[in-house]
Amino acid sequence: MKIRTLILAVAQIAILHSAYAAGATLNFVDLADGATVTSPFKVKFDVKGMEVKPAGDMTVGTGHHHLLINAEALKEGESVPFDETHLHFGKGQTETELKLAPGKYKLTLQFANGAHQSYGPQASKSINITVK
Ligand SMILES: [Cu+2]
Repeated sequence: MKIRTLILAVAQIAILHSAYAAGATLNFVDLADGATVTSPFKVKFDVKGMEVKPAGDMTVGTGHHHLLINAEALKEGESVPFDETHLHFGKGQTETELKLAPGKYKLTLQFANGAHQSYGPQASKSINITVK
């Protein structure tokens, strides 16, 4: 009986670790794929499976949000560039206000660790929107 309990405990730890390895689920809040918005507009970020921490914090299972404008999700381990199409939310912010000229845009949420290294496309979410 005791060995069985131990095996169950080890199996549960293994499941917890694989959950970390599987990474995070990213989502935009209140902004659907295909939505039409008027600039400026609010963009809210949600992450499940990982915790938001400010940049610099390298705690396992944590990171911060990035919003990519017309840019592709980054490979795991790749550094998120610092430019006008890769916005960092290194204070741990979970929302922002975007000002964009009228047109069609692809918005991508990308979760990355405290050193701005991407958790990969599996920790990203892309939607297409139209700004009126
Ligand atoms: Cu960053």
